[in-house]
Amino acid sequence: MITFFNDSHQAHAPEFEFFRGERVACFETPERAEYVKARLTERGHHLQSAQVDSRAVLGTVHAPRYLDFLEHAWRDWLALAPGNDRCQPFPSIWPVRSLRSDIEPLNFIARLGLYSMDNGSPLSAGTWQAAKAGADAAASAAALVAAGHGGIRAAFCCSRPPGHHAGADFMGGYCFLNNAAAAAQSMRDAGAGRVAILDVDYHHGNGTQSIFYGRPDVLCISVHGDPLTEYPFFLGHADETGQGEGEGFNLNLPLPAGCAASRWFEALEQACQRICRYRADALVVALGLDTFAEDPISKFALRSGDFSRLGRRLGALGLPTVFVLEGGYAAAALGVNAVNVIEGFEEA
Ligand code: OKP
Ligand code: ZN
Repeated sequence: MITFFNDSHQAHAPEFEFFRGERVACFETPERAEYVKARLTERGHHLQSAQVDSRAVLGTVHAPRYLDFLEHAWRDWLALAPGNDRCQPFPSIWPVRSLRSDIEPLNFIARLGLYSMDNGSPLSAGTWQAAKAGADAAASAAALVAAGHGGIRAAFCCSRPPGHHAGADFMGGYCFLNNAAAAAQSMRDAGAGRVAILDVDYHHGNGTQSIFYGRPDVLCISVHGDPLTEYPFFLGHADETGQGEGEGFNLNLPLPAGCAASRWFEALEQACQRICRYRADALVVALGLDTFAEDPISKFALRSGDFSRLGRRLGALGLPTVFVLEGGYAAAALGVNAVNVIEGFEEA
């Protein structure tokens, strides 16, 4: 297992987000990745940094005008008013049904709304640099694993911010660049005919689903809290099966908030069987660890030992695999839980 880590994740460090109308400290913090790094090191994993520039693959999974906006967003925000370096921008208007999204306004907050699905994705100085480094790791991991040189079977990208809520042209849910999509597309580009993405984060991976919804060459599967009650609310239902050429290549397995771990593993089994039947050549795992029982914003019931079981089941698929870190907000437990997945995978 090759493991990727880059210190530039620390450059993404917004101070607060909104929760029930109040400003609260961000859940998605730099210490999350540092806990994972510490545990990886303790368990003898050697951390490497990305060698591949993801710009080309990002240009295929994201819209160019969104990438332009994101790359320069902090500069544009600073240019708006003196003192903005100590403030965080948030959108306050969105182009919902009947409003136009084809013309980008000049106003910064309006542009931020155009490219956001919620007000829950705070920006800071260094957001682009951190997100880009995460995408570089995903592209690097995919290139290494797809080539399979030296018997490399799998890679884990310890990166933040996460990516699975980010769509082709929007940020959302702490996510800016879709690392899982970048990894899957990179594996396609490296010759894998069929790639499966399995998203095990507590929250539905709406961005990843939407990017590949019309495509049969990337199978998207997500096991998550039912969007009737859980974020992202507006996507992730069982009747979303793909469209056009992609019909039958999207599988959502929503589960009720509060359900037992045994129920979660039944859904995982269904997902794994679909991946086998698809005859996937490669696998990308959107590894959210917020299914943990102690997670502060989620309602599943996995314990640390269950992450070893998850890893073993994924390892038994026998596929070249790239893991990208998504959510997980019980920060101090993330190291053990992430490494349990990796070591379970290696055991299988
Ligand atoms: C991102 B990932 C708490 C509200 C929750 C949205 C959750 C985003 C989860 N202030 N905000 O899928 O773990
Ligand atoms: Zn999540």
